[in-house]
Amino acid sequence: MPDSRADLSAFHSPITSAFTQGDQAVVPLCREQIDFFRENGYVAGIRLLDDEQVDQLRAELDLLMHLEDGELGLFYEYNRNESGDPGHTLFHALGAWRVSPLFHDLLWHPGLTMAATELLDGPVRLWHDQVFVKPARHGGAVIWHQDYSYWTRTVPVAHLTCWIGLDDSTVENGCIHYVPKSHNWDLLPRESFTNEMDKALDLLTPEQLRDFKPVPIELKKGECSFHHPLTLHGSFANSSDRPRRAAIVNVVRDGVLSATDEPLLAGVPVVPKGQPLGGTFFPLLTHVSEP
Ligand SMILES: O=C(O)CCC(=O)C(=O)O
Ligand SMILES: [Fe+2]
Repeated sequence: MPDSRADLSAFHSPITSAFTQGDQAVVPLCREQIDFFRENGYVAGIRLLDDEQVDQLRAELDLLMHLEDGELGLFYEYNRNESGDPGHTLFHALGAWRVSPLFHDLLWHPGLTMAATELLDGPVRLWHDQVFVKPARHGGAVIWHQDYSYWTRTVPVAHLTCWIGLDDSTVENGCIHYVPKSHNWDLLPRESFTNEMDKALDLLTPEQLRDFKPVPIELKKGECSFHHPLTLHGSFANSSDRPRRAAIVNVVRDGVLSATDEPLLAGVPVVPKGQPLGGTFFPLLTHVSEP
């Protein structure tokens, strides 16, 4: 772990070789995967990390989860339990890339940036990162939501989420579930965090309820899925005896604008309304070769 005063957001390229070596494949998505994403609003089962890289990220995540209150200044959000229920724990933090060399370098993982660039049809920038941890036996749920309901301060809708498993995720330990084709729905209102998964279903129209057929996305550790910012998704509590940890990278297509004169994330300078995301906190991730 680097000096807690070092802010890794100053570095706009990898600072270790953790994800540029190893036996993870860096292959473009195939036409079928891209077509599946366009039709269903997600694509899953893409291997990004080998076992050693997963182990390294797990070890670093463990350190991040045990920081003292005085060491959290660089995080945009840091919530030891976001489940809204003291009986269930959902650790959730945004901004690990500024603190941890490995979570920093994960953003530039060549397989991730290549796939994101294909799915968004253009160069991508960091919006923010996230980590979600559901501990064994009492891990909390993530209620049904569309990511863009948290992101309306950026326009237009040209965002993408990459969800990377740091454990095998299964129905038993609370894997993510996607509602196929829900990326074609309008933006739904957003529910506050709770451990009652189905609360958010009150927001659906009768027609949406008819089409609400969530699919569990079981992934091996080191595999990822991508989802559209309007795809409805959520994950149930973890009462199994295995944790369910995930690293998430949220990106935007280069050119996405700020829609507010407030800071887009806690503690970052204002990107004035109408200006594109850029600068220190929103680095370009796609490698664009010099002309
Ligand atoms: O990890 C989870 O269960 C939820 C993750 C999520 O909502 C997301 O990646 O957008
Ligand atoms: Fe989400």
